[in-house]
Amino acid sequence: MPHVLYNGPTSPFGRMTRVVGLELGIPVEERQIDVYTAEFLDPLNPLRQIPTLETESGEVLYDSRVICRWFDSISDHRKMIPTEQQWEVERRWALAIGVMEAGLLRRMEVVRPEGEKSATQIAKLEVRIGRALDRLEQEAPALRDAGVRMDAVATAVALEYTDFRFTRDWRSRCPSLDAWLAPFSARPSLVQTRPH
Ligand SMILES: N[C@@H](CCC(=O)N[C@@H](CS)C(=O)NCC(=O)O)C(=O)O
Repeated sequence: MPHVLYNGPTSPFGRMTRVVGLELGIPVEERQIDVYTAEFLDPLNPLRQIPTLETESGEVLYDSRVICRWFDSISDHRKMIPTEQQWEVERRWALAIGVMEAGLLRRMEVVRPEGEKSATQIAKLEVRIGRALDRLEQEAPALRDAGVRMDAVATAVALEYTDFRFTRDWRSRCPSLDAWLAPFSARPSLVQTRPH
């Protein structure tokens, strides 16, 4: 039995794990679920969140960062998280995940019923995303040199999630990031997993 990845159609965290699996050539069977009604997931992941992975040997892993690390550890292809520059890669990976988290929180706030949503909270999250993208813009040269490394994959997924759920307007303010993303996002692993 291959690894089974419980995922959803638009989760940036799930997408990140799928891209890593594809890039490393790890056979993964993806099962798309509605996480909000997926009671069967509770014994596997008490947080009832996606992505959740059931490995070939029946071990269960979450969250997305752990799944990416695990794929990298079993891969005989190449290392997404090299020991060289490890902490720079980890820090930039965390920054990209922060953009995904802020984008998800913003989305959850935006779809709340009128009267329940907080404009202050939405503005705070938008400012956070803007600050993070400004930093990633400064770091575009490092992303260009990274190749298919964990921080680059996470940044690409975070930027496309920003496009998908918030705005494409960051492109004029972050031209180097935009120039880096254009060819990177044409990779089959990203094309195949893009949310519609
Ligand atoms: N820290 C987790 C976050 C995962 C997460 O927030 N997943 C969302 C979907 S994008 C989810 O499962 N939401 C359902 C819920 O929290 O009830 C990870 O990196 O995997």
